[in-house]
Amino acid sequence: MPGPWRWWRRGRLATMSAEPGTPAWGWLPEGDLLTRGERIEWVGACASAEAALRSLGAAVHEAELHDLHGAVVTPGLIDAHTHLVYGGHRAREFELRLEGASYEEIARAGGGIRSTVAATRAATDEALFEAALARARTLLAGGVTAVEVKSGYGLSLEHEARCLRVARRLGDALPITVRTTSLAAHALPPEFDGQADDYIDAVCTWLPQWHAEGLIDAVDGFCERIAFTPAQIERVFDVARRLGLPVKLHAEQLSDSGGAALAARFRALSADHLEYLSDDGIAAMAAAGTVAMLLPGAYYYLRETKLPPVDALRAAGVPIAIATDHNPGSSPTLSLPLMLNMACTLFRLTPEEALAGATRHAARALGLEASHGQLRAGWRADFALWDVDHPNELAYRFGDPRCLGVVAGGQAIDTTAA
Ligand code: DI6
Ligand code: FE
Repeated sequence: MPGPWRWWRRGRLATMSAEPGTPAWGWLPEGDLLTRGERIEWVGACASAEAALRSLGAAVHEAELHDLHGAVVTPGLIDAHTHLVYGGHRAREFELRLEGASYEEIARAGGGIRSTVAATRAATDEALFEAALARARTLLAGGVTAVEVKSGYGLSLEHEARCLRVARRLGDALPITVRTTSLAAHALPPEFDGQADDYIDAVCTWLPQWHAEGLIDAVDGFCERIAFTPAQIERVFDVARRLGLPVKLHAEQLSDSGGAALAARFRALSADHLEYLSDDGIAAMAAAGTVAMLLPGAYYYLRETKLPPVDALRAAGVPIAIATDHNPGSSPTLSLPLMLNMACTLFRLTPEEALAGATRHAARALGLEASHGQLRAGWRADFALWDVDHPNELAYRFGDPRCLGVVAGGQAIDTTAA
């Protein structure tokens, strides 16, 4: 059953389509959308919508009418890098950093990720779910209709699986597309102290079990001197490849470890963070079609000063995505619109590049480029409505939520009640 026809009238559409000949933003200032069930069937000028509906074989009276009242409409935003499932928070660590401790020092002293692992293991499934649900609702209210959720705070067979099940439940509870990622190779859990290779061995035996339960859509790792070496990550990626799962990598966040080039060798969907990315890494990513996932929230929050090489990424034609990296340590934000602003102010993306980074390119970073991230016939009917005059305002404003609501899978969602 394809579902009911809906006719969304009188919007100002930023389709974010990059088809040759489309104007900047895919801008259609007087645009309508025709959707049927969960899919977009047609996008075009208001004046042509009625004829389009008929030519699609539907009578005008069959379509449920929705007036967009001139709102700016973008594809539903896609937050393609989050760590949404965890227990507790790290406000005390924030204070310690203000007193002069570095993120790495805190991690090495057993705080940081490990303290969240302890809080996550101690939390019940319900408590983890409720906390993650509240976070996902906040993302949704900010225009997000698809989200990637990583594990990485359980770090054992049982606790990683619990977190992944919670992530899957989010997709049942909310009208949001959820993609789950195993980040078991995030940090070394205390029971494997000094035995990183043994822990990686264990992860390699756990991955097939989570995969068999249908818990993972992709495999990630943290390639860094405070986490895992390229050789260790490679072993995890070998298992992912055998299971037919795509990979991605936290790479070059604090130092140049050659992670991006490793990710590219495995045709990774994305390499993420990338402040310390080298020219070789850029070339490898360009050749592999790996998306550069930039995370201005973590850059800002850790007061990083080394900028990711945006000009060189652009010059090499590497698609740039942006995301919240929501996590309790380095980026406790739940606003993807705020990241649009920070991507421009901090990384000098253009407002259009920033929005493409949270829509079309974010879709690609999740392997969803043929169904999400554009207002386009055949794509999923996910869009966000904004109280602005032009989409450039989404990056111009900050800390000023302008999302009027979302349409997810063809249905108008009351984001205050979702
Ligand atoms: N890089 C990050 O920024 C997060 N994880 C990672 O690999 C931080 C995770 C945390 O501090 O809890
Ligand atoms: Fe992250």
